[in-house]
Amino acid sequence: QPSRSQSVAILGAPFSKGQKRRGVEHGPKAIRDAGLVEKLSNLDYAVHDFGDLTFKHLEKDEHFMHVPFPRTVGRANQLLSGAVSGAVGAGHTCIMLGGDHSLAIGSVEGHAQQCPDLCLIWVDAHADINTPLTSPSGNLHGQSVAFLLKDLQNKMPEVPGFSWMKPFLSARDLVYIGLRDVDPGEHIILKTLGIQYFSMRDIDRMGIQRVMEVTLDHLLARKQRPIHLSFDIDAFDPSLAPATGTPVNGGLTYREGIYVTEEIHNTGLLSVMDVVEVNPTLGATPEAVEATTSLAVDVIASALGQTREGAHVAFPKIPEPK
Ligand code: EXY
Ligand code: MN
Ligand code: MN
Ligand code: MN
Repeated sequence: QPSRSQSVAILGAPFSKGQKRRGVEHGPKAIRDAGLVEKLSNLDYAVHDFGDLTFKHLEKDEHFMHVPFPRTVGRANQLLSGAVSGAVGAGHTCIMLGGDHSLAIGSVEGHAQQCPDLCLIWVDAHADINTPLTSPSGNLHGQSVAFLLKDLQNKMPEVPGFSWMKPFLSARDLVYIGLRDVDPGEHIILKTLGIQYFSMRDIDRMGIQRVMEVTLDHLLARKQRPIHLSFDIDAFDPSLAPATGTPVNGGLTYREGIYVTEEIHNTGLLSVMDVVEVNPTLGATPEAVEATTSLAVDVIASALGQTREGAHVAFPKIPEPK
């Protein structure tokens, strides 16, 4: 049952300029078409679908170093930040549908405007913590976390398009789950900052139950605070989520992924959730696309309280014959 907030805002962010493959901008429509609103309404939420944001592609937007579209990405995130802040400020639990993962910059920033003490759970095959100086690709969807962290402030150059924001998050307020493709420059950042992370190997060793226990203890033991869940669909194994731009073998099983979101729901503290990197143009077959989009709907529903053991909202007691 809904606990923290009875009302959910859905915010579509059809944006793809944080990486080089087109198609991920169709994620919001594909996830809606997989039945998102109906599924959430059945969970007894008031669902407010705010529709899709409209992003401009800036004509003059030269590379910064080897980073493409810096101003376009910066501007998109500034717009998204305002929308997320508005939705959270109005009392909704906010579901942001991407789009590529560079959108987490604006989503977390806007959330933090309303909830400065938020913590961040990043479920992903990738750490997305490159700086422009460590990034092998230049792509901003692999750098989102670096823009958020205070601890990296003196390692970040001034990227055009991002002067509207300042880093605000502490490394200790972040936990990763699902990592299995981490660049050398990202690895030294994770180690130097002492960031808590659970790679797929850690999940193999500890089991997902223990991983979630340590994750929530790390973030919430000192005090209860709002959770921002940034869920990259490529955290799942590519056999389950094939329609995504940077698939990596050996990912989360369906049951591990759902366990993560169930545990987050059970805290009663979920405040904003991003679901990103669903690219409906990349599935090999219509079935592959459908598997990915319905998986996205399942993790959202689970994060909002859908249980595998069932629930009895409509049945306060066992009905008796007259
Ligand atoms: N680490 C690689 C890079 O920075 O280019 C790949 C990043 C992929 C990011 C994906 C969506 O999470
Ligand atoms: Mn509940
Ligand atoms: Mn990502
Ligand atoms: Mn990823």
